[in-house]
Amino acid sequence: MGNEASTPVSEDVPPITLTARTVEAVADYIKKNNVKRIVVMTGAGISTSAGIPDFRSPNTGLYANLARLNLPYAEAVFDISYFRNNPRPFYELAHELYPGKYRPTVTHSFISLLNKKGMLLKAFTQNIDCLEREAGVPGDKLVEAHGSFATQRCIDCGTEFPDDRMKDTVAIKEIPYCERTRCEGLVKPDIVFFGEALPESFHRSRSLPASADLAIVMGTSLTVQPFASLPSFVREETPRILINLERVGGLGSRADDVLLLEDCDSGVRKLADALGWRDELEELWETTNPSRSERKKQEAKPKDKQADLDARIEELTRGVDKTLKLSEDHQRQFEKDFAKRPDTGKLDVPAGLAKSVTAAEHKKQSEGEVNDRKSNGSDLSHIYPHLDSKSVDKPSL
Ligand code: CNA
Repeated sequence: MGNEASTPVSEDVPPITLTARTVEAVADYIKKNNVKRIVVMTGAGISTSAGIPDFRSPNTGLYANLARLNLPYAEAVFDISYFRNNPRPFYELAHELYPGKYRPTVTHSFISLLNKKGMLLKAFTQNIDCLEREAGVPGDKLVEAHGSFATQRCIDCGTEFPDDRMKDTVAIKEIPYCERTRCEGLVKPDIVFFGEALPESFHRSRSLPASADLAIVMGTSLTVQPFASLPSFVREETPRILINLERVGGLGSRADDVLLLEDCDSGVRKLADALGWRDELEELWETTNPSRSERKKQEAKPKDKQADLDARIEELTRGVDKTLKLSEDHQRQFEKDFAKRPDTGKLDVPAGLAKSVTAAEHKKQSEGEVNDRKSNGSDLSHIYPHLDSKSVDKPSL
């Protein structure tokens, strides 16, 4: 295993497991055989439509565009010895590639859909952009074979560096250093550089392709080892499908290899069509649309604010009604009492008040108090505290 014949299988050789080497036959195989152990293997090509360049595509690839970083050779940007002496080119690049700037592609959502349907055994990715996670693929279904930007640590003492500080530092194109006293080593995302070991999770899961019932290889040149040998661990009679702009590795050399030499996004849409999953796929992908989630937030806000305001207005109205009713009752009581004592023109005042006042004086006094309060700027707030304009949130329009 590991060494794959590269000669394409002859058209005369019939498939063993599939009925034909077509995407429809793959869909048929999935449906009829209760396929539940799909292994996906991906590379930079599944993220190019998100706006992240791959490494090796001529002209558009990252390596073709690294001249501005003044590197001695393109791969130096991911070389650990070079990084120790000059981390700046890597951090220039990290600034561009940092997660949060890009939306997952429909291909990432397809992998997430396989997981939702309980059919994903493992997704092996060489990508460091975290877009599988953003599309909803859970961490335990993912092997980020070359690490990712998800975590970071000091390259000298291994102390982890906080995510938020990392994000802020990369955003302003600064270089992060270890925060441990007297260490001050360089901090690097847990991306596997040339000269570093692959993560333990890769070694633990490396044999899984041998137990898969389908392999989907997408958007990779299959040139970086040991990742490149993963498809060769898939059993001979297990169908493998390659969705890539070009034929790579040994894919296409076995009887049950299906080649879709095209853009990943259009390839997965064809597969979804054949499976009858197209609407579900597009819906799932739509959930990753930042303008949609932003729009949803925007729609939710005024609605919530309006509901909040309506509730406050209702509360105010009830308060005002109650206060007015009390005033009316008070007025009626007052008039009744006053009418009872036309002789004296005096009001009953609670015991203890030294001075009794006439109704007219009371009215005058009350008006005077109101006017005083008005001139003091407190207006009617002492009577209707709920009418204090400052205590009412106005909706921002
Ligand atoms: P690569 O060597 O650059 O190959 C990419 C492959 O994808 C090529 O065969 C292309 O023809 C093909 N391809 C490009 N665009 C599409 C598309 N839209 N549809 C279908 N096929 C397409 O990249 P690999 O992943 O094979 O190389 C491994 C390297 C790349 C890993 O170490 C990664 O860390 C590294 N890388 C990752 C990212 C990322 O995280 N998005 C970006 C650039 C490089």
